[in-house]
Amino acid sequence: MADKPDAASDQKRGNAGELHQQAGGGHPPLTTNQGIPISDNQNSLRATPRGPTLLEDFILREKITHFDHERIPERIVHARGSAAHGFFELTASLAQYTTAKVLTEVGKKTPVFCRFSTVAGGAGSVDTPRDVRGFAVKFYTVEGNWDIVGNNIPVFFIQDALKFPDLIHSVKMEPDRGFPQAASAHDTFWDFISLMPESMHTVMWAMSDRTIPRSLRMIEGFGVNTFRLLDAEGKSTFVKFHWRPKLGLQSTVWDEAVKLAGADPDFHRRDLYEAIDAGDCPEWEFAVQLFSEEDAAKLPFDHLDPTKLIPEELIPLKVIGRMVLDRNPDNFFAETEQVAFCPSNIVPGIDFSNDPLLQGRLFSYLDTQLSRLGSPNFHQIPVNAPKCPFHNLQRDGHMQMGVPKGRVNYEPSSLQADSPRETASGFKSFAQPADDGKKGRIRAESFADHYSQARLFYRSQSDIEQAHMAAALVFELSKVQTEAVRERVVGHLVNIDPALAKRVADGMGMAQLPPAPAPAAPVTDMQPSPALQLIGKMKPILNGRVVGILVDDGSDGAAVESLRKAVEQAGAKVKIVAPKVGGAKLADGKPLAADGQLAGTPSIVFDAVALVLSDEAGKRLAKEAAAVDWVRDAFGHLKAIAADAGAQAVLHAAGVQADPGVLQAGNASGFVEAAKTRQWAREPKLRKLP
Ligand code: HDD
Repeated sequence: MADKPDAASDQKRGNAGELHQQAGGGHPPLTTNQGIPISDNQNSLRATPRGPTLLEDFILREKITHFDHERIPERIVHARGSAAHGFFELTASLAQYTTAKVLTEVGKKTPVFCRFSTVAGGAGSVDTPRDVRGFAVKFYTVEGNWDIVGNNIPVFFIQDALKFPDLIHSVKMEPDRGFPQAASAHDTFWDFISLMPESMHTVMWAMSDRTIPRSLRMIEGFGVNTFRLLDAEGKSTFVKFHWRPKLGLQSTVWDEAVKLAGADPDFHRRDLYEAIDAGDCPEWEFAVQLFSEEDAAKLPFDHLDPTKLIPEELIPLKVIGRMVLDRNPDNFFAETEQVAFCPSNIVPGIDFSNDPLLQGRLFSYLDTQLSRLGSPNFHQIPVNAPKCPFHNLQRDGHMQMGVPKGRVNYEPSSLQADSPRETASGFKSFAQPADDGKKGRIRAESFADHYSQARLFYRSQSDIEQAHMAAALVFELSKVQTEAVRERVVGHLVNIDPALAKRVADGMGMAQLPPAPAPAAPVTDMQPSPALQLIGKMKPILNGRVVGILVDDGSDGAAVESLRKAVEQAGAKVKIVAPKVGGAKLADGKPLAADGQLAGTPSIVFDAVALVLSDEAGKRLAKEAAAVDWVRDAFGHLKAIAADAGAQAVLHAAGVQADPGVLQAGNASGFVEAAKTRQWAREPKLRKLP
């Protein structure tokens, strides 16, 4: 029996090695981790051709052992994330307030790494659940790394870090059954929330369309906690950090978000990656709200309470820079997974406030990185290492990559002239006078008003947004099996806005409004803040978005081209969808390549759709579920639809009714205008919102 593992016998056996050899040359030699060249990556070492595998096979053992250890613990929260490299450019100096060079050297570009995430789901969960989005930015400044570890919502669910494990346990999969994944619509979350009046403001944000974004390129970011800026004299100014997307805010509609989870679980990750890959680099304005201790004292709430925001109308935003994300990571694990953000990473000239949530965060992140990355040397991983020089006397530990020279690893010392020393320009904390209060596990009374800002948020929304919030509450609470929990939540809504409570109660078929809990502090009516809206912050532009055009054999090529031209001129991309991935043969006999096959490319992944079909194709596709759903969903998701005469049969089969968002394919400019916004006026005709 021939048992020589050479190329000829491989070929006879149809072995992958031979096919691989044919696939091209010029590759570096494959080696083990010890650098030993490998001659056969297809067959483990066997005693005889059909005999047992030998323990001696160090190549097999090394490869399998490494594979077995490929996963590290996923983040306990924000496990699902997507990231990119880029830069921050300062456009206005804050030299009056801080010594931090990153905030004073106008025109300087500081490299950044930015990771977006959902909160509740595991690393392999989908991109589009209803959830807060993380927005974490690591600035590699010349004075060390500065991390703003924020969210796309300016407030948080809890006031004290001690409650964070409870909050997260409640929203994650229930511990006995292991579901639901990446969803807040279940008993434990709402049970916890119903017993936490302080969560009400953030819950209002979570039930708004902010938590079902269209794209990570179209979300705002907030540092949430209040920080300080310090000038050379040590004078402090409070600061809140904001990111505002150049593309404006865009959300999905709920039914679309749900369907996206199936159509493309990586919708946001793919969108970010493809945009950057195509050179369509997302950009954000960086803005600050600055206020003094005296300003803070005049605010009607406590700026140290992370469940409160400061309306822009009270303290305006000052734009001081921009961030552009222009490079995808080379390797997902090495960078996106191993990046370790810590709110405690700040640079001289910036300092913390006494926000009790922030104070707890300062401990938690460093601690979690130790367990996630497994070594106190995680700062040496390239994505985490500062890009400025860093020296200290910390030594050794697991996976030490540095090779420090010399005898001196202590301080004070006199034996080595180049050992690192303290520096006068080093980090200094704000010399805050101590309170004269008493030590204790105390919640400040100034934190007691849990409803006024929840009311402010709800009442600042447009009618459509209010309806969506009511619908989201009905959806979530309808998934809660425990009636008492549903009732407790509606009781809180009575304190926030009785009309909202009524809508939600009616939406659930609740016979009467449950009693409202007594508020710990009087609920006040604040001046509505339009800046809190999402629809108000949408820009009437098509930049950065994607239009799908459905074609089939016999389509009019000129009509497709004029639509494509108009859409691309408006800064959006066009994707051609056809029943077959090989494309279509146009009326003039020319082929048109497809970007996607109809059944695998539902209209859900587009911002607007057009159909250019021959009469014959239109009639055929009117009987094809994938085509009818394509149109029905686009209509239901309030998208602009352009269709030529041949496509009318499909529109008819999908039940599309005439409205200003349904246009003739020949009216390319009208279609582009309509595509810039959702057809909100269509919604009440399609679904009954509470
Ligand atoms: Fe947190 C991760 C944002 C409160 C404990 N958090 C994490 C990430 C973001 C935030 C964006 C993901 C970072 C990344 O992409 O790797 N977290 C926030 C915001 C908060 C907040 C805006 C409120 C203002 N977090 C918070 C509290 C605690 C934590 C109160 C604990 C006391 N957060 C963590 C963590 C994580 C984390 C467990 C998990 C993975 C990680 O840190 O690196 O330490």
